[in-house]
Amino acid sequence: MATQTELYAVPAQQDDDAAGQAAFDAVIADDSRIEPRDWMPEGYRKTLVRQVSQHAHSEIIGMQPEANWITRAPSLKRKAILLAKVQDEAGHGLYLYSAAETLGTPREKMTEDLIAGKARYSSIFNYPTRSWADMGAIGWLVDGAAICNQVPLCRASYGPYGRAMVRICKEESFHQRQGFEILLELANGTEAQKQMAQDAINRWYAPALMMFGPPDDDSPNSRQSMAWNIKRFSNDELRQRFVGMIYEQVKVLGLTLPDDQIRFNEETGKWEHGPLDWNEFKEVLAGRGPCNSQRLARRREAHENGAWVREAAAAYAAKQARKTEVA
Ligand code: FAQ
Repeated sequence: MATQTELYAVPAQQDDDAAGQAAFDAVIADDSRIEPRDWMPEGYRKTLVRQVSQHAHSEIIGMQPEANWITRAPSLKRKAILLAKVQDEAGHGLYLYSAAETLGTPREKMTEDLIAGKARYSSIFNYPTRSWADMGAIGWLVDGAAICNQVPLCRASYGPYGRAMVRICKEESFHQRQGFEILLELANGTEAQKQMAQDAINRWYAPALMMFGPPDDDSPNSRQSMAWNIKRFSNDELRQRFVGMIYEQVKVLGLTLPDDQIRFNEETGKWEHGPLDWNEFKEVLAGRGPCNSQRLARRREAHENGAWVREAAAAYAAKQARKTEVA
C-alpha cells in the first residue's frame, strides 16, 4: 500500500527549469490555474503550504472556542445548530489539509508542527468565549471576516486551494447568518441580554479586524502572494471592506461598534477605522495571548486520544489492500 508520502510525492523538478518557469508565468499572466503536477517555483509551493496549512490549523483550533458552549447552549435547537457548525469547521480543516497535501507535505508533518507549537493558526482563536452571546459575535464577526478574506481566495491560482475555498465560503456564509441571528434575538430580548450582546461585540471587534493580518507596510508576504494571484487584495483593503460591511449591519441589531472613528473617506473611497493595538497582535502571535497555551494543550490531548482511531484506520486500510491484492 502506498504511504501518504508516496501518494503525495510531487514530480521531481529543478528550480532553475526555464521552460517550467515560462509555462508557470504564462498561466499566472493568463489568470489561469496551477495544478498539483504542474511545474511551480519552490517559493510558490512553500508559500501555499504555509498559508493553506495555517488556514487548516485555524479551522481545527477554531472548533475549541465554540465547542466550549455546546453543552451550555440555551436550547436543543441552538445546541444542534452549534454542533453542526463546529463539525463544519472540522470538515473545512480536512479539505484544506487535503489541498496542502497535494503540494507534497503529508498531513502528519503539518499536525506535528501544530502540536509542537511550530505552526501558526489564526490569532482570533486565542481569545476566550465568556458568554452565549460570544457564539453570536463569533458567527457574525469572525465568520464574517473569514468570508470577506476567503471569497477572493476562491480565485486563488492554485487549483485545489481555490476549489476548497468555494465550498468553505458557502458554509461560512450560513455560519455568519446564524451568528447574526443569535445577536438579533439577544438584542431584542431583555436589557441584560442586549447588554450581553453588546459586551460580546465590544470584545470581538478588534481581534476580528486583526484576523486580516498586519497592516500592509508590515506584511512581508503580501506583495509576492498577490503577484502569484494567491492573494487578490491586501490585508488593509480587505479589513477596510469588512469595516464598511459591519458598520451598516450593526445598525440592524440596534447595537454599536466600539470604535467612534469609523468613517467612509469620500476622497480615497475607502472605509477607515480607529487604531488597533498591534502589540497585542504580536503578543498573541508570539504565543502569549489569553488562551494560546490552553488551545495547544487541548489539541495535543485530542491528538493523543485519537491515536487508536488512526491505528485502527491504518490496520483496516492495510487489510483492505491485502484483500485487493489476493482478488
Ligand atoms: N493570525 O505577511 P502577512 C476562520 C502571520 S479561518 C496569525 O500579511 P500573509 C474560520 C502570517 O502567517 C481563519 N498569524 O501574511 C472559522 C505571517 O507569518 P509567517 C483563518 C497571522 O500570509 C470561523 C505573518 O503574520 N483564515 O476564521 C495573522 O500574506 C469560526 C506576516 O503576515 C485564513 O487562514 C493572523 N490573523 O497574510 C473557524 C485565511 N495574520 O507565516 C472556526 C487564509 C498574519 O510568515 C470558527 N490566509 N499572520 O510566519 C490568509 O489570507 C493570509 O494567510 C493572512 C495573512 C491574511 C491571514
